Amino acid sequence: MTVATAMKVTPLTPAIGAEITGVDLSGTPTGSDIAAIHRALLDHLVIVIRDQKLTPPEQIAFTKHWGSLVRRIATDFLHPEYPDVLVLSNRVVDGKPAGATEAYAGFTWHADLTYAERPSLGSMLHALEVPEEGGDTAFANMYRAYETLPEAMRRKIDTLRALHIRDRRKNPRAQITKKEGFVHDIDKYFDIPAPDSVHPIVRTHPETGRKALFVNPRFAVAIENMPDEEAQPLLDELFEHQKRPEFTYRHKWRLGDLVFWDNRCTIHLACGGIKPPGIRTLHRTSIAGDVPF
Ligand SMILES: O=C(O)CCC(=O)C(=O)O
Repeated sequence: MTVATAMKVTPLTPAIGAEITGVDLSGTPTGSDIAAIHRALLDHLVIVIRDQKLTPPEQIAFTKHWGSLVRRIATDFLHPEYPDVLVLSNRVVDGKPAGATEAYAGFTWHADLTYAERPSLGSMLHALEVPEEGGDTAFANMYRAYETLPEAMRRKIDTLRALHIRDRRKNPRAQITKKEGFVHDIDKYFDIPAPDSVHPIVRTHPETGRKALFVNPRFAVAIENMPDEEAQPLLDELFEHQKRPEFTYRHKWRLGDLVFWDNRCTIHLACGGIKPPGIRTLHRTSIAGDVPF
């Protein structure tokens, strides 16, 4: 017997984002629910599935519908029992941070793992604790960013490739200004070596076939075969363009939200500004992706 689903998909802005209600992911979502969620992700790029209460194994099981999970290189803040889950939290326990915070994770616009040969397909954050004010996450549509560039610029960047690196210390656009009370040793994280990667500046989404701008100021630092005097102003122009408000959605977290974004055609930003004594705790899972083309 097939049971009619009550799932409802409602766009959040004209450019990006949709809210999904009427689905419970804690059990075993049906094949048609998964197909509808997948369709919504491809159509809206970021989906906000409301009112979930997922244990780490349930979030992992749901994430696996899209592929294998990728783990963070540094083991700090991985869930002690379920290392496929990264804990993001501004809670401090015995003087130590209980999770990665936006003081250093996510505060520069980025897509996940673009320094890797195979950047992440998509990632999910599930809200377990939310503050009254602050801690929003912003997303921007990189199809729109590409499509709204002047034609001459599109032609120019269509064949270019950019170098993406993980080490923030080598990226002047992604420097950390240490916040008061911030105790975590961030250098330790960047001392773990990771290979850099070169990716097309314009990538073709492997499922939709659409072209998306594929650079971000957190990881892209140079352009292949282009002197810096020319490359840096070009990157600056692209970085400025890609975060235009008309391409973006700013998510204010509600308890139980599961936000799932497509890293192949979006960038995102931790907006910060959690107002004390507000606590934000999110569980994050991320899916392995393909080599961009
Ligand atoms: O903390 C946030 O709001 C965003 C976190 C982030 O950038 C990420 O999970 O990749």
